[in-house]
Amino acid sequence: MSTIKHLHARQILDSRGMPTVEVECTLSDGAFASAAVPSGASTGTHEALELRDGDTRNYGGKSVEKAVSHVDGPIAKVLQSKSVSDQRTIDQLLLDLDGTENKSKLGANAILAVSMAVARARSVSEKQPLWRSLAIQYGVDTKEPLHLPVPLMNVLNGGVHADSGLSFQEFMIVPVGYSSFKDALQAGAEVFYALKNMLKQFQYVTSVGDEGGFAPQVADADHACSILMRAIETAGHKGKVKLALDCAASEFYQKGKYQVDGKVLSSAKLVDYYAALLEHFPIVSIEDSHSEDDWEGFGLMQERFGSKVQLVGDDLFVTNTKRIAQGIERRVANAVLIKLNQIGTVSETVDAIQMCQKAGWNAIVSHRSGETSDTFIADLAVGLQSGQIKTGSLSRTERLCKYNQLLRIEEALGSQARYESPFA
Ligand code: 2PG
Ligand code: MG
Repeated sequence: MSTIKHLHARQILDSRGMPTVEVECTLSDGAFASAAVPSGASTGTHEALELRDGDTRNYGGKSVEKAVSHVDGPIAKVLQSKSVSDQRTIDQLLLDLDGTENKSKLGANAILAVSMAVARARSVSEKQPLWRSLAIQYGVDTKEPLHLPVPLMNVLNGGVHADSGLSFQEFMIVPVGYSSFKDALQAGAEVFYALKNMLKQFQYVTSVGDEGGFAPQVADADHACSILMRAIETAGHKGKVKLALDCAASEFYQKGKYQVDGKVLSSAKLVDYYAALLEHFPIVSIEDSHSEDDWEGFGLMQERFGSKVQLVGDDLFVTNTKRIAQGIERRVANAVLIKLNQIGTVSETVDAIQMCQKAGWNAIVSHRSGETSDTFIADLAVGLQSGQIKTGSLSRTERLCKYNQLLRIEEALGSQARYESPFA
């Protein structure tokens, strides 16, 4: 098996024009690959540390030259000539070199870019698609039928991702009534066109937010969901496209209260607010209904809706198996949003997915609001059989490139491919 010959990092810019880390990895057999890491805006306080230089003369303090130098310096030195046969061994070397709980020494951005680049270089060396290489690394049976992930498509943006004034960050459409990813993607796109026409008709702006969804100044969540339902119907997909929300509630939580759509609600009253929405709309999934440390609020949600709605923890769990294990024990949700850069290595991300799978929880592989053209998460979703992916709207290439990669994978899988709704 080949070994690491050369690692090199550089600073590139993400979809918001913010600096991020890209790493190139060359193996002894000549295999070459690169990977780039994304960056969040509604970042959970328990996430691994994204190392930024903080010198306001450079990119307003956002440059990542230190992280880059950590790859070219200490990380390259430790990984030099190491075999890439086992991703867990590589990731453990990175963890040991960093030695901190939250990757604050080297930076999770530096560590993750290396972890992903090595995984991809291995797949090149093996002459395998990345999804298959990942499946083999982590013990997923590639001879069985393989599921393409159901996409949660964020077509209306609010919260800290847009100036729409909407408290909830993401209003998503979920194409469930289709028998292939290709058809599901088409449905999503057609609803997106219908949505644009409708917004124009009602004289709303049709410019898009960070994840490519529209950002109209609509009154509240109820209104936003009504618009989506109309767009679904107009596009001819009634009944086959459902709704999902990412409330990102940490962002509208202040001093023990939730300031949502012009109301100030207690944790328990917020549950009632969701109940009303669930009554009126076919919402199949609610993410971060409560703030990142409001375990009681999440618990109330699970008690009341957990048997029929997917309840997802993002800021709550930060792809960290310690927090997920607690969540499973305390029954505060039934699904986890999975983001590579919240935890910082490929193997730890896989541990989070597999912990969910063992517990009978759903795992949704996710992008960040600041993205690059890297399509790693598409392969990860198939390779680890996550069943769902969240990667934005039907516009902006940094979002669509993930969907397009899934089209390629589905085509390559042929009759081995499956597409099924994870929702009852
Ligand atoms: C989220 C993500 C991605 P961000 O909250 O789920 O949609 O946003 O990357 O800004 O944390
Ligand atoms: Mg979220």
